[in-house]
Amino acid sequence: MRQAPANAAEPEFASADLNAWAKAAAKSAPGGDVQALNWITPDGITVKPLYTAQDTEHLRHTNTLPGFEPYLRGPQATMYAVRPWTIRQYAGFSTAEESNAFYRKALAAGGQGVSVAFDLATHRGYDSDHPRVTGDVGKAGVAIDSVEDMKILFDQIPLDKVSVSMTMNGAVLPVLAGYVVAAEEQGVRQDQLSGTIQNDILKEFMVRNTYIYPPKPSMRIIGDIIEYTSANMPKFNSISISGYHMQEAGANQALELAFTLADGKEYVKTATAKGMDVDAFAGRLSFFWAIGMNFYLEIAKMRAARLLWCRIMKEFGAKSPKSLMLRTHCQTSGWSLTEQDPYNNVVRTTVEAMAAVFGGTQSLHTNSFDEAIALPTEFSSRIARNTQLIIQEETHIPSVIDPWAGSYMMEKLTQDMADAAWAIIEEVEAMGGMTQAVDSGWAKLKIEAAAAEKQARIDSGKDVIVGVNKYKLDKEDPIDILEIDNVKVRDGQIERLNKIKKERDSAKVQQALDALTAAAESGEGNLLDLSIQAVRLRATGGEVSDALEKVYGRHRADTQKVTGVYAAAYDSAEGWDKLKSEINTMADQLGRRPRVMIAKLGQDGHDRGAKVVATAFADLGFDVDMGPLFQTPEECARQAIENDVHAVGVSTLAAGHKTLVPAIIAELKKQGADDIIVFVGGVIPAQDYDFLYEAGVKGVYGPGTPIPASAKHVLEQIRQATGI
Ligand code: MLC
Ligand code: 5AD
Repeated sequence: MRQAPANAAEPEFASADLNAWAKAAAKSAPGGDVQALNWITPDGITVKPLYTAQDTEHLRHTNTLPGFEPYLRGPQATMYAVRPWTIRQYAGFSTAEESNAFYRKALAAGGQGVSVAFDLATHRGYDSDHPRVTGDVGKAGVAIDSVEDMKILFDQIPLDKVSVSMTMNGAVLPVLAGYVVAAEEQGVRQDQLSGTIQNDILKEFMVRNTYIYPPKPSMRIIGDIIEYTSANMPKFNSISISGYHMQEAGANQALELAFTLADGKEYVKTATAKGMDVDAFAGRLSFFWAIGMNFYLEIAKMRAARLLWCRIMKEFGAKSPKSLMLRTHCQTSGWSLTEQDPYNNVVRTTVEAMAAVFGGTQSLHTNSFDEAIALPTEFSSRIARNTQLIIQEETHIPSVIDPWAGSYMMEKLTQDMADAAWAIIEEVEAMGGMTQAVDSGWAKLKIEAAAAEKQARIDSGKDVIVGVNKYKLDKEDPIDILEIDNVKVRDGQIERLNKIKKERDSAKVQQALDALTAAAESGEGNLLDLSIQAVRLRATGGEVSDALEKVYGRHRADTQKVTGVYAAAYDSAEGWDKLKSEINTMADQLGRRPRVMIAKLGQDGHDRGAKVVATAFADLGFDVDMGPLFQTPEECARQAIENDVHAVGVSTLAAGHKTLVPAIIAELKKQGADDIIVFVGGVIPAQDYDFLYEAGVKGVYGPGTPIPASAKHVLEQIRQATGI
């Protein structure tokens, strides 16, 4: 390139001399050591205080363009300069009526797509009248039992125009079928439907836990859905391959990226094994990232993801540009938000949203500031949505495509992130692929170890969280939260279920369900096609799920836990050692170690907290039993008694606590064990603490409670209960 002509008015500057810089920097660096300024991320990537042209000169990806291979700079040539990302706010609560009203209001106020959150009963294939789900109906999302509910959910939302995302994995067949039939009865053809179904079962076995069937039949379902949608619903994204929940469960960015792309490879293999041409379906595979507070690395992750996916798809022989480009949804991190000083969460979410946008997302959900306490209210949802509208319409950030390109730092971190993830992908491949890595429990344990490490860094003050472990408020003001009367929701659902069952042609429904069972048995036929036929006749979600469960059974996960990880990362030894010795003393007095059972009740599968607490308590010297997921209070009480525990700790994150916690206390009493104390941790609004104490709970530990503090309190309660 031609040098700009020397201008007499501009002085000459000395050219960059890195050695001189290093000397200058050493003068102010701690201990005179510039290396000490490096930050080693949880992924093991070194982030330096200074990047220069030297860091990028060998990189191969820097001379690429958006809309062209490898799509690192974005899948579209113009990106947001022509069309900004879709503001797609995930929401759903209680009934179809209430959720429908919420969607319509949100669309009118600037929302650009619908994204349905279902309740946990629906996720796990139970109708609202099933005895296992009394605490869950309508709680963490909307209750959908049949196509009649679906029709209400999408009433006056034109499904040929508005794209709909449905976060459904376990009960994916009846839910997708319900959406197709609801559209059909709205007069919308299948080929007009645009949207996305999450349909990503591998990460469910690892982290999200709303599976129904074991891995193998679950993968068949996915193959059938890809086959059906690619033939009949060409505008519909058949899967949203999700790293989000891995990061929420504790994974660092490289793990999230690697495991998600490796999951993607499994789905491609599943579909091609059915004889499909890769370009017939790969253009409708979509991705989903969590965006946390690790700003630079999140942007690098998203750029690296597109680079690596293009490489992977070329290895599969894909030719179509649509197959080679990675398109993604993002959601800001729920885990990063705090119960303490909750308006700080607006700021956190803004920073995260900016990272998602700089990373080139196609669609985005910004969390509400009351995340760590309850489901969003109308007010908190509005602020969350407006966060995106402000970035889109006030800042001019969307005017420039991939604006971080050419930053020495960002280009180098993009490569570092790609390299770190690729190494993990190769490790997974060596194991035989992601299905094996998931099956063996290896992948889950990797994530759980990262979560325990992170918690220990926070509890020992190494990682700062404003308002939680630094700059704490003396007094927290309560905020208004959304309350759901789930008894009312459940009664309403049961009434509608009974009505449907009375009015339909039950013999025909049974035939359709038998056809599903037969197809599950024989391996023939397309399960989505058959589900649509059954749902059209008003088979319920629970019935469709049961028809397959007859053949496939229900998956039961084993409950391994990591050990030693929390202790190793907790580096403020003083309080720790004291607590350990107190536990040892108690063990001597009791003649055995104090024993606690960490329990998950109902359909709430969020087990990060439970696992981390179990690990940390065990590292401290408690005997720890981990209850399986999805226990009923009765089953939990039985296990607690059989194992002769001193205390049961219920971890609750899906708002079932007001039903399930009194139920476990009553069960313990009924089974003659009211000497076993009960404590509760998780997402519990301050407004509910008194209710729980009155029900007999001995300790409530909200988000942000350092584990040594809750452990000390539990120990104290056991001491009182045992009279030592
Ligand atoms: C976009 N388009 C452009 C363009 N930008 N065309 C020309 N120039 C540009 N600059 C076109 C696209 O090609 C596409 O058309 C159309 O516009 C829509 O754009 P898009 O980028 O595909 O956006 P969208 O339709 O919103 O799809 C985004 C997606 C999709 C591909 C990521 O899968 C999606 O919406 N995912 C959302 C998933 C989600 O919300 N999940 C919630 C999970 S919550 P065409 O014709 O090419 O399609 C959760 C929490 C829990 O999971 O419970 O655990
Ligand atoms: N409505 C809105 N957001 C929800 N989330 C979960 N359920 C709902 C719901 N019903 C969000 C939260 C959570 C993440 C998994 O999804 O942000 O952390």
